[in-house]
Amino acid sequence: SFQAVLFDLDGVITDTAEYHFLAWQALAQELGIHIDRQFNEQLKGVSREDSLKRILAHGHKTVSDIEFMQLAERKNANYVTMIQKVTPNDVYLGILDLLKDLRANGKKIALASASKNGPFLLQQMQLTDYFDAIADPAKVAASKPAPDIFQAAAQGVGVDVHECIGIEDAAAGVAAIKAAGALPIGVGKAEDLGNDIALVSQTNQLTFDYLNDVWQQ
Ligand code: B16
Ligand code: MG
Repeated sequence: SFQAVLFDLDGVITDTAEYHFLAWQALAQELGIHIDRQFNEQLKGVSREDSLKRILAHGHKTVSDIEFMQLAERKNANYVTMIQKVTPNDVYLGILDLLKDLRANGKKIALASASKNGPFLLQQMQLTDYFDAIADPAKVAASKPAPDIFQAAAQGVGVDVHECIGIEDAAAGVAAIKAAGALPIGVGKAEDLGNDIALVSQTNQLTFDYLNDVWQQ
């Protein structure tokens, strides 16, 4: 059976994907660029810098290196303000039970989030103690869809990545899990994540039994 589960954070453990969207939308609006939820699908799981590059390209805008840095910082400051109000009540349905069941069954748990705010968010949700490792996105060479963060997460818990399940809500993240050689489970729609992987529409479907079923298929 699988030995570890590598969790994405934003959009899998809690609804911070929505805060990322709101913070990017506010920044884009200042720049006179319109982004909608459809466009936002391309930003999910993508690093802060790469997200800003895509937004600027979408709006046919170029900025100086200094302005680029300032814009990325401004988005993050706004996002960090938003996530101060995240509490244990914001953990998606079924996730806490899954973490408990994984631990009870001796499975390792790792975070494979692209977010530099991941450790803070786990604290806000009082989930830090469930995690055996948190891969550091600042230390990986390439961000999702590259496999690096999932490889680092597997390494962090000392498990061969082929013995791991990865859970993602973003197309870039699913591609990263596949490239790493772990087994993907998607949270979302086939039109966004593809129809070639196991998909759930709600996180409460992510039970320990379900993970075992997917692994045995
Ligand atoms: P930060 P995940 C990703 O987290 C988000 O999906 C993405 O929208 C965000 O740009 C990225 O983290 C970087 O986050 O600006 O907080 O470092 O989905 O990989 O958990
Ligand atoms: Mg995500």
